[in-house]
Amino acid sequence: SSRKLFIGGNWKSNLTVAQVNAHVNEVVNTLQIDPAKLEVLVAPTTLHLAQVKSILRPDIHLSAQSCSPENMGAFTGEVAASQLKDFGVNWVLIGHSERRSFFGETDAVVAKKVTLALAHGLNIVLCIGENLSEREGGQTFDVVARQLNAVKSAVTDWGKIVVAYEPVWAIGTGRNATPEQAQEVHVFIRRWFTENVNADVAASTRVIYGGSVTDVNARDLIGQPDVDGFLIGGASLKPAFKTIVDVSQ
Ligand code: G2H
Repeated sequence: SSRKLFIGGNWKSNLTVAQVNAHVNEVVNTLQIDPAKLEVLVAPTTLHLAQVKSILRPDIHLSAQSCSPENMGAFTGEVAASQLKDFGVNWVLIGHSERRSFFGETDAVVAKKVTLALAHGLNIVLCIGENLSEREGGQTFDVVARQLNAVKSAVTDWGKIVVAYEPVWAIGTGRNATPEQAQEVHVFIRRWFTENVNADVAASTRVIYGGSVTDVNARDLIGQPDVDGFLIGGASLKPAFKTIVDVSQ
């Protein structure tokens, strides 16, 4: 397709300072990236953003894993979208299932974060996906559509957004979606764009897959026409990240 591939590493709540330094120097900064074909992003903890920023190759995007649903102010523990932008962080993950399920992030909170992130000029990796009981109940498309509908009016520019389809049952479980299962939902998401936004946005928006992506399964997943890249957790902390980048281009 004409869409540039996109691979993100979501480090979640992992790594010490020494491990951050070693991983950036040994794996991330040594990636071979064809800039015509691929964009790469890493999302360390909020605590480590400054350190990663100081050593990261300038052609790799730096991302926060979350941002506040409020502006700057009396919101203990939160970092506002405007503070990320001011600090030089231009990307943020929003709506990751771990935020939704462990920290009570509702569709409405996700929409508030999207509004503020876009208002302050951030790019977003917007995470959506169904859980196991929703999949087994045949509700996958309904859930994905509901999560997209929830942010629709908050999005002023879809060009700033990469959508990550992450079926919750595949996250950190070692059980990835099959290439066919991923493709089926990615096609549905693209159809949602056609019907709810427009054909240009449907054709140009990157829809990436997340959930137990490894150096072993990446090649088959990326072979699907509507899989435009990956959001990678566990394997993004390992040398396997390099293999995934290599086989995807
Ligand atoms: C899904 C993914 C990264 P993992 O959360 O966002 O994690 O690759 O460990 O399943």
